[in-house]
Amino acid sequence: MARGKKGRHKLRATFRKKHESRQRVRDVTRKFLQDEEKVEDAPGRERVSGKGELSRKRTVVGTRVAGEEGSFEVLPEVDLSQCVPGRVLAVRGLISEVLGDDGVLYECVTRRLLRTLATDDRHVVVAGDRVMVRPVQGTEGVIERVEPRRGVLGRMVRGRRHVLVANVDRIAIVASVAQPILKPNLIDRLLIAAEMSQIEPLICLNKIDLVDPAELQPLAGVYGQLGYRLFFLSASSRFGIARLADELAGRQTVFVGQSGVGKSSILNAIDPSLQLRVAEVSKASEKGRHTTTTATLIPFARGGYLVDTPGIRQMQLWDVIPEELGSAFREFRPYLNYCRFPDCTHTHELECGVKAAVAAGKIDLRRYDSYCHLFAGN
Ligand SMILES: Nc1nc2c(ncn2[C@@H]2O[C@H](COP(=O)(O)OP(=O)(O)O)[C@@H](O)[C@H]2O)c(=O)[nH]1
Ligand SMILES: [Mg+2]
Ligand SMILES: [Zn+2]
Repeated sequence: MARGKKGRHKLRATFRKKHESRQRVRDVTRKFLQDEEKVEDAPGRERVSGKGELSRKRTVVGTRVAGEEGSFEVLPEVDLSQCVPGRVLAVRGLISEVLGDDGVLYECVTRRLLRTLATDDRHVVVAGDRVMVRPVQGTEGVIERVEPRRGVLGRMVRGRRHVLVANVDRIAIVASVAQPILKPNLIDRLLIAAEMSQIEPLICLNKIDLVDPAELQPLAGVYGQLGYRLFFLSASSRFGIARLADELAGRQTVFVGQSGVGKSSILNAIDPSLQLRVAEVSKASEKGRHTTTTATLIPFARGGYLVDTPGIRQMQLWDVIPEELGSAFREFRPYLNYCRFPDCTHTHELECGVKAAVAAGKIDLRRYDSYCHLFAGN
């Protein structure tokens, strides 16, 4: 990632007219890149100049930064003396709740220019974003700038990437060992999402009060050998809670996992003042409530943030590009070079390094089975 490559750029862009399609916005982004040197306006100004042209053109002055995967972002210049830095705790429709570094909770709208710059892959403002807020009146403000993101967790919605939360540095993968029954394949799916996002996962096995911990040793052993950190927890008896809380202090951790596994219970056990609602709402009432899918940051008393993701089904997290799946299973990596075909899918091919390693007992059979299910899209 070419982070740190910064430079001031003046960008000339064609802006989407009101009724143009979203596809047009992508073209605009491309046009930014091509036309960046053709500049007319004075620094520090945005200007509409579309004289006699079909589309509106405007020159944006800002800092261009290389984002993830060579993507492109613009940080419009803002008068910093007028702004307070802060972090977006939640987004509700057009209003973002921003906790300013000054301790004030701002209700913010987003500057129109930023909304115009948004693309399908890059939502304007999401929970976790670091932003610059210009206070307007009381606790109302305008988000003038969104800082580049790192550690992004998202999901696919109708084939498109949808960022759920930004700037997290841990994913707590919560599973319950009973009620609902332990599903190691779902843990693997979330581990893949963590590998793809390059965010460190913590595997949390909750409700261990319901089983004999000895039963869990084989599974725990496999994950431990892969280098994943694992926590045995019981939100009800508080077993393991203190150790997990130590791990979360000063970090941005997003909690993910099937509903009913105890995410809210664990968060409440970590910080009883949170009083998050425990036990899932019925499927019927869930449907009617759109707000359930938004991630919300909870400032942690010991520093950092905890992110609850109510209503987000883990099946929807980053869907995986099949060619990348093999290397997202970290124990496959040493064997990938031994596959005869460079595009080996490690399923039906002969002379496959991964399958040979499974047969030799070097790769856990259950993990390989999990791979096959994910590869088949289940
Ligand atoms: N026995 C047991 N039950 C738990 C534990 N943690 C949570 N639960 C129960 O599991 C159900 C779902 O918990 P909740 O926190 O709402 O799960 P969430 O959907 O992942 O947020 C509730 O009835 C909790 O009381 C635990 O450690 N042990
Ligand atoms: Mg919950
Ligand atoms: Zn192979």
